[in-house]
Amino acid sequence: MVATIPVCDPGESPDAMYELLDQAGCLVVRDLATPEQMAAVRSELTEHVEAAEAGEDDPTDFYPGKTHRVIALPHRSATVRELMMHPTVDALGDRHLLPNSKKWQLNVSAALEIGPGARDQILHREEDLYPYWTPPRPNLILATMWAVSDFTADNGGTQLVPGSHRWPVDRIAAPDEIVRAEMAVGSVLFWLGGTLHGGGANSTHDDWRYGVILTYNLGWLRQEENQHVSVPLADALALPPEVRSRLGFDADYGGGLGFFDPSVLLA
Ligand SMILES: O=C(O)CCC(=O)C(=O)O
Repeated sequence: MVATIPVCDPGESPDAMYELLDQAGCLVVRDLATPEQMAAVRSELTEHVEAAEAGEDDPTDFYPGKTHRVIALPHRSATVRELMMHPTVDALGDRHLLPNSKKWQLNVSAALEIGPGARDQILHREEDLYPYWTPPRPNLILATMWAVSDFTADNGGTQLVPGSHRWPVDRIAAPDEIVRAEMAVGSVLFWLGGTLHGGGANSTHDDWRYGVILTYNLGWLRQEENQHVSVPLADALALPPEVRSRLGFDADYGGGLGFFDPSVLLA
């Protein structure tokens, strides 16, 4: 059977979307953001992406070369904060993560512009951050990749292994089980923390693939990207409470985790 990533329209019901996502471990939702929002992401991040060096490749490195990488996106882009709070992200995040935590939060943010000549990234699972369980693990992470440019099979479209969220840890993906996400600008790829995936090789001459990855984890887990450092506290305090909470600045994750004395903040 040829591996495929299910695709749906943005008007699909959240229950139907989650069913597709849960079955395949991945899902593309078309046109979830407008071209204007994607242009705004580009323009808000331009100086950082231009300053990021797309170094030469070291084949032993987890991260392929010839790629611009920029993190701390919610601090740097108001439009990324909109994507992070998108109602469809809310709906799928609640379905996947709330059974295991009172709240969930941003885990990592990165703009990833894959350049011509970049190689395939090694396939991995987002939940490998938490090696204390063996796959298949409980639901810990939901990942998203927003298409700021078109994604194609040739320009670095994310490699996915549909169904691999239910595989035993030692099963290796055969070539015909790996599929590359192809989607137009404004679409978003969702995948589960247990799904094998990786950045795609870019075999084009001049077509940079530009995506924004935002992943989310259970509120009681350590975040992969330290948001308490990535977002200066004064800026976090100026954000709406629900955005601050999504970033992980909470006084109560449930069970007493994360408490602090608010008077210290105001001192
Ligand atoms: O760039 C992509 O499509 C996936 C990136 C990824 O999985 C990673 O950076 O770990």
